[in-house]
Amino acid sequence: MFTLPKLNYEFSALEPTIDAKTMEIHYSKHHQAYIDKLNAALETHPELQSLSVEELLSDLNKLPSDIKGAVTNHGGGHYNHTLFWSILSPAPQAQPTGLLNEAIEKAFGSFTDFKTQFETTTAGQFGSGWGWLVKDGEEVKIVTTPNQNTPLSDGLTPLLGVDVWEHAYYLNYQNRRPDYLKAIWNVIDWKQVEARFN
Ligand code: MN3
Repeated sequence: MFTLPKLNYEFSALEPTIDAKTMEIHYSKHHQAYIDKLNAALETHPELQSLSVEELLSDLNKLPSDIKGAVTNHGGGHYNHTLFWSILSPAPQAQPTGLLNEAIEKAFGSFTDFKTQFETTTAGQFGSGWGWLVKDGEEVKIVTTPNQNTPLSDGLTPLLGVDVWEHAYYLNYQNRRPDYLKAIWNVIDWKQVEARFN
């Protein structure tokens, strides 16, 4: 049985970047719904219930065909949101350091150039989905995924993920996805992103 991960901050802690109401609904309703539906799907497959969500998602083609879709959508939803909450903080480390910083400079030129590219690429994701910084071997790159698909299923290690479903920003930013993406850096904790890289 999967359960909601504990949040390390209050719903209001990320204001004004993410408003308390959005956090509350996003975590208590949206994320909970993914977990409930993932658990329901696994009820018909007890042999899979001991696997972690990472194990379930790492090779979707190994899954029984009758739950492949449910695990992709709801398992992905659970994994992606768990990662998202974990890299947000009201008192974040504002920039990457060390090996991750070196990898970002190698791939994008500078941290500033990385942020611009990430915002442009992620703003351009058509419809619902996510923008990601991933580790691919020793390199880092930006990718997007539709819906709740996760780069983990493509053999990539997600380092940073930003939810661009409208439920993540609409109360505060309405249709202004680029403004939300510009602001999100205020609450991204690079200490957590670095921990995933190292
Ligand atoms: Mn979401």
